[in-house]
Amino acid sequence: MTKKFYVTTPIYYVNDAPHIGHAYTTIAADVLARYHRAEGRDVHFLTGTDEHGIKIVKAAAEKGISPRELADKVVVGFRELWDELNISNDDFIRTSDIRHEARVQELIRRLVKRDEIYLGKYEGWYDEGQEEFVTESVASDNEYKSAINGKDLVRYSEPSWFFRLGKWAPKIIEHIESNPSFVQPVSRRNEVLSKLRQGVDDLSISRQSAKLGGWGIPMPNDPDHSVYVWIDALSNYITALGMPEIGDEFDSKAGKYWPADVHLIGKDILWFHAVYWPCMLMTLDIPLPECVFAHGWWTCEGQKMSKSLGNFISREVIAELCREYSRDAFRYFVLREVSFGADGDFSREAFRRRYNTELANDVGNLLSRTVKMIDRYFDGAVPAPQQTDLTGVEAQFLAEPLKRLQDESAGAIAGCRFSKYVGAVLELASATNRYIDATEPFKLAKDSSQRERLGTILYACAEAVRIVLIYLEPFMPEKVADGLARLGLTGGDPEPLSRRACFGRLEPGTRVVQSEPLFPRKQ
Ligand code: ME8
Repeated sequence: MTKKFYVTTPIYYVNDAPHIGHAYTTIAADVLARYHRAEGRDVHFLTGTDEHGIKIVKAAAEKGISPRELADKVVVGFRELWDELNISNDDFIRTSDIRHEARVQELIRRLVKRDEIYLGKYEGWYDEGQEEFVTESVASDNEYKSAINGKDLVRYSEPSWFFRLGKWAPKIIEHIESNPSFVQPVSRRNEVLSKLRQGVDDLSISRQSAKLGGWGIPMPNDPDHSVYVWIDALSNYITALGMPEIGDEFDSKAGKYWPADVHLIGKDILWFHAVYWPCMLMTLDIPLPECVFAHGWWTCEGQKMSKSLGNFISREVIAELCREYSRDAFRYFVLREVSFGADGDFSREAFRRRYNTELANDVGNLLSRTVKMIDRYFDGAVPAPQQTDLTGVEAQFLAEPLKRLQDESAGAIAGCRFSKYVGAVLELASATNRYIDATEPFKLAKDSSQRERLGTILYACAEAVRIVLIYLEPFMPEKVADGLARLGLTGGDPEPLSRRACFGRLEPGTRVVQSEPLFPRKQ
């Protein structure tokens, strides 16, 4: 049976336009989706928008429009950006979709039935930017301001429905402890565990509907209350799959892809995903996701990105960078520049440098010189090697980086170590460039007695660059298709990526095509 792979991004708030933070997670999810599809798995890739909550209500009021109008407008920007970045999501969920609202209500009904929620009173602080309840001690440590955006916390005092979260805390601690890959990276896992060990209060899961101007999902047991936006939002990961079944057309998908293989998120929203979400699932006897991976945050040219500084890498800036360098280069850069999980800085100079050294020089130049030599010395037809497996000098240069790539790439992808994966690909490209420099095929070409040897060398180069391109395909689908076409490979090979990337599959006689540089150098 084909293995499934289910990957999700956070669903993004529609209070504001998309930026690099959103693009980053979504590109990472896209690379995972494309990699697993290329390996022959049945992939489901979900993204979407988070449209309820006080933050959206206030943003809409400031603009003098209704929350729905705001959501309908902003969602277009997200969808367009995903098109611009060649994102291959299989579904796009909006929390205002009827399919979602109806299922969230059903989930709440089930919590009521199991006596997992009760009516109480919430008295305390709220971070409206993060849509997060903040304890007195954290609030006072941060001088009653948001730890994320520095805005004043708001005092709430109102009746609210509570979820018995405290009771589930020992169970989630046990789950995190006994499943080391459940929360990643490990530093964040430790943070979550130590916070959990300090004790967890029950969670307020409703807001008074009137305070939200009626914008939200009504609690089915008490329509004067709306479902807390995070309970509403987290549920998207199952509601989009038709879970729970409620008798509509989406039921048919129910459970096919659940549990998620990975929820990709940013570090600021880990607590919700590592604690609230799994506790809610445990309560409902629904299996937990395999992994929640929290990536770091970008700064821009050494400074925190903020609206007041106006230095957000916005959709417009992303579009401009894609025009200048290609969208594939942008996708590549964000995952290559920073180890996934760590914070990183976006700088135009770093982008230009990495583009020139890694894409233009290491990969692009290797392809150009290989194609050029095959064109010149063998009339454009890939020569037959003396042997198709790697031996002698070929093995000396290429066998080790190739083996490392084959052995380590799947693990790197499984651990979201994108930069390391790319590093291993570049090692093979560099080794091949060194191999050309050492074997000097351009000199051998002058000696007709060396023709077979020349053929063997150029075959090895063509194979190495083909393998380099294949491994880069999930990151740069268009550039790789273009690059492979220059090696005469246009038809889609149905074999899984790891099999296509075995040395010796390239048919001698395949006709290469000379063309402009794949990654033109940038000044
Ligand atoms: O949090 N660098 O939505 P959101 C990297 N709706 N990532 C960044 C970033 C930066 N500078 N700034 C923000 C929400 N992000 C909720 C999610 S999921 C059930 C609900 C990331 O639009 C941030 O870490 O505010 C988060 O993962 C994502 O952008 C979406 O943020």
